[in-house]
Amino acid sequence: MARRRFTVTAALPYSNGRLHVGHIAGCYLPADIYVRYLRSLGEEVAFICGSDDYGVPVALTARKEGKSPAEVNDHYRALQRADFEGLGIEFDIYSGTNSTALHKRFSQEFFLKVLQNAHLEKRSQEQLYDPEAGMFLPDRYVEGICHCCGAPGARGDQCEACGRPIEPTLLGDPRSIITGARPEVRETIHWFFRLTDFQDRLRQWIESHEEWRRMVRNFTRGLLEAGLPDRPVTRDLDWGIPVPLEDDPDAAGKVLYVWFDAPIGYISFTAQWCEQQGGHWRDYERWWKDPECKIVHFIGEDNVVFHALMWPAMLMAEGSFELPSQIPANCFLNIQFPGEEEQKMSTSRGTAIWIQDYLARYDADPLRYYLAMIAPEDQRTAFRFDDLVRRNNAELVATLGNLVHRTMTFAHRFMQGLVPARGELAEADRAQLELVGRLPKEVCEQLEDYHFKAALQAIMAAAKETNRYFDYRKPWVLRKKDAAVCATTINVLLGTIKTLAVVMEPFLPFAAGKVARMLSCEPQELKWDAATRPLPEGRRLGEAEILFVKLDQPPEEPSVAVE
Ligand code: B3M
Ligand code: ZN
Repeated sequence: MARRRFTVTAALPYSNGRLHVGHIAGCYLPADIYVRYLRSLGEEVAFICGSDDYGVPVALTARKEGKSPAEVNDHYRALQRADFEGLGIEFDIYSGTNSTALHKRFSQEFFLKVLQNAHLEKRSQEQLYDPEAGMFLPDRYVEGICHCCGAPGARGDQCEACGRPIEPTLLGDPRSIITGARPEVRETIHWFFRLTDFQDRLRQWIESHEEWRRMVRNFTRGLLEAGLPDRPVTRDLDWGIPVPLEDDPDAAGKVLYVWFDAPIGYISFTAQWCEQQGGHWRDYERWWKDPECKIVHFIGEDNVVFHALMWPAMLMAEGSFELPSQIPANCFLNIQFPGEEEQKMSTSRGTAIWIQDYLARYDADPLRYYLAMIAPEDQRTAFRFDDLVRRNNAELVATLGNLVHRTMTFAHRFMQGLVPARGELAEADRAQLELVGRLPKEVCEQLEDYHFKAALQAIMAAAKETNRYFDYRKPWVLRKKDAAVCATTINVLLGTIKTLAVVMEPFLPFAAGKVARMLSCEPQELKWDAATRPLPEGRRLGEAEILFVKLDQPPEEPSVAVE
């Protein structure tokens, strides 16, 4: 089969804060699992991410921390990079919208092309203005009561409670974030993106994607039914990409809306990566303008409206790019502390577990495992640290780790540290080989459908069954009774462990690496296609290593930072 080609992106985090477990569960971990799986299959993949450096969120943090926005970008981008690296989330490039000249150019050219195609329109608009601060209050500079659902504290760009986009002038009891003042309404000029032009095409396009997750389809359908309003894509701000119309006095002091330039970052970062590889930046076209290449955007629940409506409409308006073929979005991950109700993870309330704090004390794999097992794939779920500890101990340590450990130590003690010969197979051996022989296909089917949790469950079920086979065969008894049958059993067990290493690698890359060393496997033996190929008899095994360590139940909440 010809190699398939994929452009895989994960939402660009604002470079104005550290990452917590909710971010990772939302899109970065599933994206990394998917990419590792594709690479193991031998597909061609570009895995693209970077920070979202412009817009009000960064400007507000800069104001709060008394730094320049660019300093804030650099500071948090470096921390985010370290978090991803520590978790084994391996992008091909982790750039930033303010860290490459290509991005500015791509964004400005995109804007001009959409303008040329008559999908942008200059209009005068009423906007909230803070008379004390002497500035307009776009997006998160203002908060009030949501005009869609009535929730208080809705920010001027999007309501956190209902996820819908906000029209700031419709907010109830609006307040300036800067001064607390009640804003006035003033006229200003902006470029409006004519989303209405794409209402029908978007509807058809979304209807043609029955395979998308229910949450994505239902949410976008709801918004389409209500009718999409035209939206301004420029802002009266000094932090952003300048509107590229030097001859138009109305464009002075205006920048592109952060949600206009951010998704273009996926493309500009790809171009930057092509250049870094020694190619030409223009090679990005292979990843963005070729219908043979599938574009997959991993995102969290709050980004659905932008990725499934705004961005595709922008791409339609620009006209030369392919549309995404999948937008796997996870729901929010809540958090639950002992004796408390489940609640939203929130940076401002300090109810989050920071990756930096986690990694200072624990290994990455248990967190990857737990987040994949409780993945909020079609509904919100809750993170509980005591549950992570329990599952680590009962599943990773007692099931998977134990299987590998007892097989390896047996092979070292009684098989001279070599892969023993596979003799005649009894029924139990055959059943075990069939079980593990089916596994790669089963996992593959789930992963092709973006069912990460189900894939990992299948792997763990197989590990559990294999422990049963071990117990049933009793190699410690066989050893004295029938050496050949004992050898066959250990051969089957080692082969099983190799298959498990291949299929678990996308989820547990650090543990899979250890197993590979223990089995003295070359990288090509660990490709998906080679998953069930038996290990060569007589191969010398590596040292037995501990895969997972038992964790203690925390006496109190661990690593909860209160900002
Ligand atoms: N930075 C929103 C967020 O971090 C935004 C995502 C951009 S993806 C192009 O939730
Ligand atoms: Zn709302």
